[in-house]
Amino acid sequence: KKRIFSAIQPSGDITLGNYLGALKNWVSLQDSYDCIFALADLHTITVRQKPADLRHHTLNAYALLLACGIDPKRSLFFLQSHVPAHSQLAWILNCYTQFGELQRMTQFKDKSKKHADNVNAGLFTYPSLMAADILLYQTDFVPVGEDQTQHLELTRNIAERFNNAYSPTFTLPAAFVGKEGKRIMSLQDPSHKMSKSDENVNGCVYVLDKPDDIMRKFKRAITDSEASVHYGEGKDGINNLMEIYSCITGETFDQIEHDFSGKGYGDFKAAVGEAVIEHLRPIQERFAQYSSDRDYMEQYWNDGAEKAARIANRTLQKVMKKVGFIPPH
Ligand code: AQP
Repeated sequence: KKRIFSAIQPSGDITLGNYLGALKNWVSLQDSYDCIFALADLHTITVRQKPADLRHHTLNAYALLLACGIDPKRSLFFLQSHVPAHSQLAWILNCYTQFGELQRMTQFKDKSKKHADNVNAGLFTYPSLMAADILLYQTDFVPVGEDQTQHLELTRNIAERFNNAYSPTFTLPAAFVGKEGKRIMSLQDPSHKMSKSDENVNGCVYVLDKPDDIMRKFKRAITDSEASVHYGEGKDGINNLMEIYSCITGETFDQIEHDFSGKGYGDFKAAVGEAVIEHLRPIQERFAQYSSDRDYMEQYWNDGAEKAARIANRTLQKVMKKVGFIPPH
């Protein structure tokens, strides 16, 4: 089986964008791939986190991923900070990554504008930690959203550079483009993606939102003045709602246009809201069970970290030996 690695940052409450763009696909990948999933908690502190919030978001994300169907009996599922090899390899890879390469990363440019008061070195070297995450596991495929393709390209360059300088060490990972995973946009500003850290919570549907809140957010979603449900240019709001509806129900855009022809936006928004609420209901019920059972989660993340460390340390040892470090024993 080919190996897949993917991670999500517990940097806030998980959104419908995270779910439709990533988590829902991860669940189905488990059938055909050897999957490794991590909560990238180390990555979150590139932006200042309140300790209590980080703990809360991490615990919630772990329970939520289980509730979505990540199965720790079939897949490795752990917290990045529980496996020290990630930080260790990241340091080494930093020394094989050029300043200029990191400077060109558009996410760094965006985030350093957004967090101008805290442009820390970690924000800058974020891509070398992400490269370590992926390369430690000799990953074949990485499911990535559009915004991560540049980081994956850099990961491949770093891996190739190291392999050429010494001898083949890292598998070169390829982007995995799933059938879904289009970007879900903010309901209040459909030119921006729906984001965990968005301050406008009305633009964001969270997977754990109460049904009433979900419906209210969809009813208030920004649309256009045309009042006709079809996909088209200048209709970012409706396009986004159609995308969400299509991901949830499996209907094509043609079917949706047909079903809602002659109906107003009010009807369509309510239908999208209802579909999302019903889809999330069983996930929310399972979340309630998992999140109240810390022992259950602990058992799985300990087991996950142990197994992950075994794989990761094999790669790390190889790397350290090639670089010229003397093993301790
Ligand atoms: N709006 C989105 N539509 C589709 N996919 C999305 N992803 C994120 N937002 C959308 C996908 O979710 C996965 C997890 O991403 P991450 O936690 O590493 O961080 P991110 O991409 O930066 O997500 P956020 O929600 O925007 O978090 P913050 O606000 O903390 O930066 C990825 O696979 C991503 O593509």
